[in-house]
Amino acid sequence: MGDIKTSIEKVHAAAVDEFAAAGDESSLESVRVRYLGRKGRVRDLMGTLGTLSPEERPEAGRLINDLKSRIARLHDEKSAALGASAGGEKPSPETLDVTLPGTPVRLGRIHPIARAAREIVRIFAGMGFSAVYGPEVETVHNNFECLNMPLDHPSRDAFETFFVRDRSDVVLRSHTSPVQIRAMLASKPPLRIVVPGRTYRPDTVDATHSFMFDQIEGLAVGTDVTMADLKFCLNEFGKAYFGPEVTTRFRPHFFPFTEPSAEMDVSCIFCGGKGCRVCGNGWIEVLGCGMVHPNVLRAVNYDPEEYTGFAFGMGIERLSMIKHQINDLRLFFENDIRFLSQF
Ligand code: 2U9
Repeated sequence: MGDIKTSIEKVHAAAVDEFAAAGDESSLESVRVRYLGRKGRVRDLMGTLGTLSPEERPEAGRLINDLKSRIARLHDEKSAALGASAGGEKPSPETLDVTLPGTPVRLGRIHPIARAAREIVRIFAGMGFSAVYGPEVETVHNNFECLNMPLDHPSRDAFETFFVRDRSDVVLRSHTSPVQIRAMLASKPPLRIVVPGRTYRPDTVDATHSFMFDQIEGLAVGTDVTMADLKFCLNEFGKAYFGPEVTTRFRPHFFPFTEPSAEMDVSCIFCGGKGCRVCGNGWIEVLGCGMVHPNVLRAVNYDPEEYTGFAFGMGIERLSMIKHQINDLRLFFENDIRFLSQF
């Protein structure tokens, strides 16, 4: 037992010298391995425990463990001393300037079409219309039949449509009108709604056509709704969206779901109506409208003797293109940040 105590103290004394002599991280590591490693001197001492009597072993084991802790402490103290003299690994308070400006975060923005849709919804909200939304995949019944467009009606050709595969009764909506049908089926008059949303028609893509575009349609139904109400609301809209100086005119037209029907022009916002390269004759066509056809009211169980209504529809891309003088519809869908970041 006396022998092992002597050995332990010899190992400790040698370790004190060697750790003191270690001048850098790598020599410190070799000293650590020489004493505390798997084949190190502390392990060697553990190996000699077998030569002791069973009575001596626990005390000797405790002393060797104690030696191990003391050597580990020698290592840690030396390691800290070397780290401090090398300036340390972590930034000191002096090198971390918390007053420097941070890395800027790139902000996203609202797409110009979504922005125009919101703007138009807000204008009509000011006249008592609420925005409603509906599915883009629709029944032929809601998309055509309820809108006075039976299968053999020639007007249906003008609304060429994407059909869902293997179904003759399900389509991608070709206008947002089926949402108004749903709204009327779900509630009784009076009703004042606008419906923004995507619509689909199998058009070949060019500067003014796309297989997908956005519309806003509106509908007002009540006991005494007249064409004068239609003209007032849409005239107000024209001024609110294009500017207070614009005037409007209504030209007779045909739509199957309205009778009478009209198209509305605004006086050219670029030349004030004198006639220029953009407008030609001083007017720019902006939307279609009319009084809701009695057959449409009947389709949703509204009595056309009791109720009348007006409706309108416009293409959001077209409106935005006019206002911002954008000459190619495809710019809205190509996600080029140089275009989008201008809005
Ligand atoms: C119901 C009853 C009537 C909606 C209307 C138009 C006229 C119209 C086009 C404008 C350009 C579509 O985007 S566009 O190609 N729309 O001219 N839309 S009246 O009439 C309705 C809708 C729903 C129940």
